[in-house]
Amino acid sequence: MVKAILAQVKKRNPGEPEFHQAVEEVLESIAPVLDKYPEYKATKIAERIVEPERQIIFRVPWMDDKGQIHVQRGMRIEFNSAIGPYKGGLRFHPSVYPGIIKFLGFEQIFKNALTGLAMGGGKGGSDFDPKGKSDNEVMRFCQSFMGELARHIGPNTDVPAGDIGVGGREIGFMYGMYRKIRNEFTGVLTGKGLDWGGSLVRTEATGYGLVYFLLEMLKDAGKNIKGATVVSSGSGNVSIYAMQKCQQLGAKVIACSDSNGYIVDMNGINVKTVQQLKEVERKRIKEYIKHHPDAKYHEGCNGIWNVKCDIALPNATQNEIDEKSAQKLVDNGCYAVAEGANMPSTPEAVKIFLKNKVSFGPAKAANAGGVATSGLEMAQNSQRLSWTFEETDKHLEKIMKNIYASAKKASEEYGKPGNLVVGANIAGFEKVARAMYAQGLI
Ligand code: NDP
Ligand code: 2IT
Repeated sequence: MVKAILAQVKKRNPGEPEFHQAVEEVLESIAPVLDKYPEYKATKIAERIVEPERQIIFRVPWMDDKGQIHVQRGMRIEFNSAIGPYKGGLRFHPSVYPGIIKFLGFEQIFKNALTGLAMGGGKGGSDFDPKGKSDNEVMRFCQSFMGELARHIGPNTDVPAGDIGVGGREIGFMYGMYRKIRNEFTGVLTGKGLDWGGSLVRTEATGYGLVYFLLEMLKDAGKNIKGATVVSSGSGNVSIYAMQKCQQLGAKVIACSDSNGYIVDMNGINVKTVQQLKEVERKRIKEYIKHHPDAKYHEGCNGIWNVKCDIALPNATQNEIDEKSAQKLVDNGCYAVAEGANMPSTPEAVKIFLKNKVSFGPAKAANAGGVATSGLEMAQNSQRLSWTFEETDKHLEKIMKNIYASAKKASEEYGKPGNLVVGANIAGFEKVARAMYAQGLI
């Protein structure tokens, strides 16, 4: 039965392999749930959940500093709102097309359900590349993008946030435009600046949450993060704060990357330097070796998985760990992998990790700390209050522990103890399925 649903997804969404990949994994996991609850089969919950509730695609024209006009494509896929307003990030990257946004929006449904907060799933973005653009160019693009998006979103309808290529700067420009168009100050975006409705810890949340989840995995495996060597791919928002938290807990982070290459620093990556280079100066990671001459730079980003480590944190992008890289990690003694990026391991790589008893934290569960803290930002906006760093961080930690516990419990209930891929998919699905069933044929 799930085979037929997948076939239909492929037929309806041709040429979108990332979306097919994400759907296939979830359908495989939830097949026993559909067997257990015939009412879900009868009401076609699975067939409905793989079809977005709404897909918006729009033109985004903008002018560069030389007066040249460019036309980008913008989109927002409102996937599922059974348990709350659509919620999920915006990605600005030249590789963005509907297949990427659909895979992300689909995964977001289950991730958001796992957080225990009332958030549905959605995702959006554009093929705009912020790299190498001036602040004014980025602003003009963001304003044009929001000029259209504003009519589709709202604090109780759809609440976008950041993702690859969208950070505090872009959220600021988009928020300003939304406020102007709608003439209202509401929590319509998360990841806002601290002076205008943002939440403490949101910047750190995905990386910190990832490490809180990792700690639960390590505890069950009888391992300790203290003294462990860590490799964290990427050098953006997720990677930076995952590295920072690992170091605070006594791990040694020895490598990180960007899309051009990776650096290895056996003295331990200096996260302050990475922050300065990437968050402030927007430079390439290669520049790191100018500041730390003992470190080595290697061209090409995939080689990072050849660096021997105890713990691997793929924090860059989808399908960055293939079968060969996974085998290399296993051969080098890596015993834990926690996914900060969305779908960074190919299905073949996941099989290798599970077969070799590597503790494996799938993205939906392990990186849910970002959106969970977005949920906390929405709660603070509704209250018109701001919580302290400590209070928010405690909430985040508790949410990550709960996610781990519910994924673990579901994996045991369905006879796959320790398989958190199956556990996370089932725990997320069951909550959304119950809501869809209760709300009738919508
Ligand atoms: P950023 O834009 O801050 O950083 C992305 C990093 O990944 C950069 O170092 C970038 O290198 C690298 N990267 C991006 N695309 C590629 C590619 N095609 N090949 C190799 N490297 C690449 O994004 P985030 O840190 O926010 O996002 C990283 C991952 O985490 C994504 O998968 C995202 O979906 C996921 N995520 C993010 C959350 C958030 O709250 N921000 C929450 C949950 C998941 P370069 O600078 O060279 O492009
Ligand atoms: O993939 C993700 O969960 C995010 N990019 C964060 C989404 C959000 O709404 O905070």
